[in-house]
Amino acid sequence: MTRSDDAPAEHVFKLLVTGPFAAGKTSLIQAVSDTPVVETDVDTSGDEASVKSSTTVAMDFGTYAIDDGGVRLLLFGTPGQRRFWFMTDILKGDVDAVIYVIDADASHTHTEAGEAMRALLRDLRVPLVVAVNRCDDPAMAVLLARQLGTLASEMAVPCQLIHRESGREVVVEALLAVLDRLERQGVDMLDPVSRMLQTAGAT
Ligand SMILES: Nc1nc2c(ncn2[C@@H]2O[C@H](COP(=O)(O)OP(=O)(O)OP(=O)(O)O)[C@@H](O)[C@H]2O)c(=O)[nH]1
Ligand SMILES: [Mg+2]
Repeated sequence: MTRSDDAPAEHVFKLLVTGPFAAGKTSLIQAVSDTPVVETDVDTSGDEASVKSSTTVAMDFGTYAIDDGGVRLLLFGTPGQRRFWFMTDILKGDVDAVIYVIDADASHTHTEAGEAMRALLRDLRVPLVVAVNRCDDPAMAVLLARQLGTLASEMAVPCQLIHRESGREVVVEALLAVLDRLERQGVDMLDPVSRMLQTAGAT
């Protein structure tokens, strides 16, 4: 059955895309969003201007539809610069899962990222997927995620977030983690899950 374009999604999930400065959060949302991305990048100020000329100061917002629109993901991206971290507190309400983006090559950011990530998860208690950007090696992605403090049950996805297909793998993993949790809570999501997996397998 094909859904009409204006049919409301059966299931809407909110994903928080967060992580250190310049990790690739905005890139992920730009890569996967089906709708024009709302961005708030302005010229970077301070020492970090030498790393990247623009930075997110409030939020990114994009969407991603799966299962012919039956499942709709709302992607909220946070700023990475410390002085804008208060935005994470504003954006994190009612999230269904966290995508924590790190840059595999930026090892100087990993200790602080791990502390921030675990504090966020202690607070939110939702599924986590770690997107290990600029990384092609699954074993390395798992190793870096474990160093950040992930649990064995939490997924680490190696990715190149400037590419849509790579970003798509990350958001599908996040959705699977949400659905797995709902299933364990006894929420009947089996139909959307199986349809979604068929869609994912077909592309
Ligand atoms: N080569 C390569 N560059 C990437 C990749 N992902 C992101 N970039 C680049 O890395 C830079 C940082 O990406 P952003 O998406 O702006 O990072 P961010 O996490 O949103 O940064 P802030 O909002 O400033 O914290 C950009 O210049 C991207 O084009 C990737 O997979 N490969
Ligand atoms: Mg950004």
